[in-house]
Amino acid sequence: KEAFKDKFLIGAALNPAQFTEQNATQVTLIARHFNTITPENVMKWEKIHPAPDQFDFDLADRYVEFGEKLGLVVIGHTLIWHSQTPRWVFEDGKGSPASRDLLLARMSNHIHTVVSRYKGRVQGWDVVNEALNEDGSLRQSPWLKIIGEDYLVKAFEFARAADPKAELYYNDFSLENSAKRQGAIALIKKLKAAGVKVDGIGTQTHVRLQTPAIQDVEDTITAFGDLGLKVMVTELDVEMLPRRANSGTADISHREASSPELNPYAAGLPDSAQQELARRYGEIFAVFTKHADKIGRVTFWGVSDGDSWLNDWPIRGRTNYPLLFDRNNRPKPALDAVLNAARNAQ
Ligand code: 9MR
Repeated sequence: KEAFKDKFLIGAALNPAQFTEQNATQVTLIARHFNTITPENVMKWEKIHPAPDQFDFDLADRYVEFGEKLGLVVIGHTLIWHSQTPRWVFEDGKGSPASRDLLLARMSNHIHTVVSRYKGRVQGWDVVNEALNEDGSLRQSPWLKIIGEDYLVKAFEFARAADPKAELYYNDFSLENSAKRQGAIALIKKLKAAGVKVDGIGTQTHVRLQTPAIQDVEDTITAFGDLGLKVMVTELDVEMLPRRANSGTADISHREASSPELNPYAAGLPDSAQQELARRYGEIFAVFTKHADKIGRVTFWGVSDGDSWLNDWPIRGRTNYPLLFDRNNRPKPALDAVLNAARNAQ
């Protein structure tokens, strides 16, 4: 955070062991290196609003209090998503799909309740998450099917009304894929035409060692910057392990069966791979620093390798190495590469 203090915020997604301070080593690491945080899971609908008349704010409150205690910029993730949303949300209580009016009323109630509770304390919200398909069309989610295309307009309107000063973002993965990026640009333009102000784009940036091409990472930042949006890199990590099908997706519904050759670094990361990771992080941060005028924040999806969702996706129980700190919370060569990118940009 010091190295990039004139450029953008540096963040991490946190889990409960971190923000409830059970993991003291990681609390020290978070305080030292990061100035913004995102809740990895505790603000998702199924956690914070598990039943129609039941909100469960315990962990979300602890998350926000932790951020305030350390003086961090606190981000909310996420209000409207097709995933991690209980079935009842989309049903009428009698086994049939909810009507448009019922679902809109639920959406309004959810957004107002959650956003109002943290008004002035959560500085920015991922309002809608992952609404697009890879070809740039709108995902056929229950939100779209039941409400129609204006569900996005409504979600942003409700969030704006609940906290007029919070920054509001549209968040998605694989925006480096040009077809999907064009879809996101079209979506932002439509929202604008409908009178909705979107403050920023959340480009998740779940990448691999070789793909996407660094030029596509750069084009993504400039495309959204040119639209007048703040670019937030919201979920950065670098996948180190092979996959059966190179689908290039971060879609959580995608799963693959396990096998030993797909877990090659269970005993440790060889130096050559460690250097490859450092090289990749170096080129990524060279692009980020070049376009620092467009970027508000760069958030890693986790603190240390052991915490990462990539140990369990798309294959469970693997040993992955996607972040800057190892399983013992020690800095990796990739951290030096990131710091070098900051120095080279001076
Ligand atoms: O890292 C998160 C993992 O712990 C959860 O099981 C999963 C499903 O809720 O979500 C992961 O985070 C996702 C994020 O919320 C949205 N973009 C993709 C992330 C990785 O799947």
